[in-house]
Amino acid sequence: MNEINRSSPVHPFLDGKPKRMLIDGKWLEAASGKTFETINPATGEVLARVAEGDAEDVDRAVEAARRAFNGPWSRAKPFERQSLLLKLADLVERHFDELAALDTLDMGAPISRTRGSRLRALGMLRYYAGQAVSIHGETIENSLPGEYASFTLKEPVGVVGAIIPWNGPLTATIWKIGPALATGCTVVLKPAEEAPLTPLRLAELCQEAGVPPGVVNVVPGYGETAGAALAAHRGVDKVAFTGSHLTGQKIIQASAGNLKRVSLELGGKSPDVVFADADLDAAVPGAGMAVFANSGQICSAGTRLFVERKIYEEFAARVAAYGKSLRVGDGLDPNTQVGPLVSAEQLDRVTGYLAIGRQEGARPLSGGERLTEGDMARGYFVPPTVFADVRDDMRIAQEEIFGPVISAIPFDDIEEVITRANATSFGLGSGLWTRDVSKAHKLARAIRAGSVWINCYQAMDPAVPFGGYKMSGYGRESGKQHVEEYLNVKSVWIRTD
Ligand code: TXE
Repeated sequence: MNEINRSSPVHPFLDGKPKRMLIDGKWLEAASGKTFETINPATGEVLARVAEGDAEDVDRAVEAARRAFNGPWSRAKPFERQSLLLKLADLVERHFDELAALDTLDMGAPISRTRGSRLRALGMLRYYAGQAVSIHGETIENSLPGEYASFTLKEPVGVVGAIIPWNGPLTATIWKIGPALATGCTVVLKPAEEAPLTPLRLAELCQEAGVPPGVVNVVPGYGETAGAALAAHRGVDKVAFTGSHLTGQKIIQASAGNLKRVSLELGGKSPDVVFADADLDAAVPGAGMAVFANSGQICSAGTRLFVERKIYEEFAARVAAYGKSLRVGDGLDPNTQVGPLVSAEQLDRVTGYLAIGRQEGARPLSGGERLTEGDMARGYFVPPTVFADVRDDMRIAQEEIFGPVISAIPFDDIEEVITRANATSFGLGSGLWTRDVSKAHKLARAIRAGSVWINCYQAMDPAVPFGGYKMSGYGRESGKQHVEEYLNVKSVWIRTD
């Protein structure tokens, strides 16, 4: 076991003590007594040891969540749930810089990015607070002979198992806890093993806000143990999962035992289409940051960059130059624009794809190799990479890399690019850059993906739904649809004659 490195930057949450899990309002060690290490990916140093939950801890947490669901929480009025969410939002606002720094330390994203998520994180909590008082059924006219009144009630689905990834721990946690608190569900959250710290700190703030014991439980641990136990647990009514499509498939299988409800936000291989008539000065950084932001570790990254042939060479070269201009480094440095990858495993995966790209005959215009100069050697750094001469059938054009790697592909006309953009098993994000409103409308309808960004990329708002088509999953997060995912519809009939 490595010693916790004292040269790690000071953070109030990193006090050298092992981090415990939150079950039923108490901070507990794992039943097994085991812990695991969480690493700063910029330096390879151990930040903290964390309680390693497994099936036994998941059992305890689900029991607590069930008790809380059956208790006074189920009778909490909408205004009470709203007020809790607003208090939590105020606490997150007060501690925002601390939470952002914890995300940066634990998963590497630049501090400018994690601090920049302030509006989104607070907006989400306050949006769900609004939704808490906006839940309503319908009265429905029926045609039965005799006198019947019919109406619907919206009720919380119950105990939610939330399994989240590491690529944005703060917002991912809020994305699961927010709708649960808005609707009156209870939650057992399993953070990613790569980045468990922010979810644990947020759980402390939930307690401080007055969230009752058992309503929010956090069980850190590995996917194959804690995650699998949660997905299979018969006491869980719904699983809300964000992660890879392969794990998503396992979640569906595991959920079959009690046919629990499942929502899945999975990976992608999103197309970003640049027409020659676009504002190229905007499209170059736009298409670049559609992939280089968060080192490409974004599920909707626009990794298949289709460029109209007459501007292909020039545009690909400009995006490569833009990538080279970005500052790669430790996320804590305020000047860093591209941080490290999250883990040694992710580094292997991404550098593996860089090798595959070269073997397949793609031409690197920038990046292409891990950075190992000086202090970089300690962390998991890959520079912004643009591959030209990519064909649709190459693995780097088909598979999610989850690194800062663009596959630039030429196209000739609109019908052709629609067909090729859709020739993927995924359908999460998509982008297009044009000044021609007809082309924009045509593509917005033709692309089979949950989001289409026109002359922008990755715009997100708590009120606008986000989610996948095809193997990018189902269910929507954000927007009214998100709250519906946490509600059951009950029909009530009253004979009145
Ligand atoms: O994902 P996993 P990993 C993609 C991306 C990345 C790849 C692998 O391509 O390179 O997935 O990343 C938990 N039962 N995305 O391995 O395995 C796990 O502990 C229940 C896209 O991190 O999907 C973690 O909490 N849970 C993505 C969560 O699932 C299990 C974000 C995600 O891990 C489990 C992350 C199991 N059998 C990766 N196995 C996105 N959509 O944003 C693992 N987990």
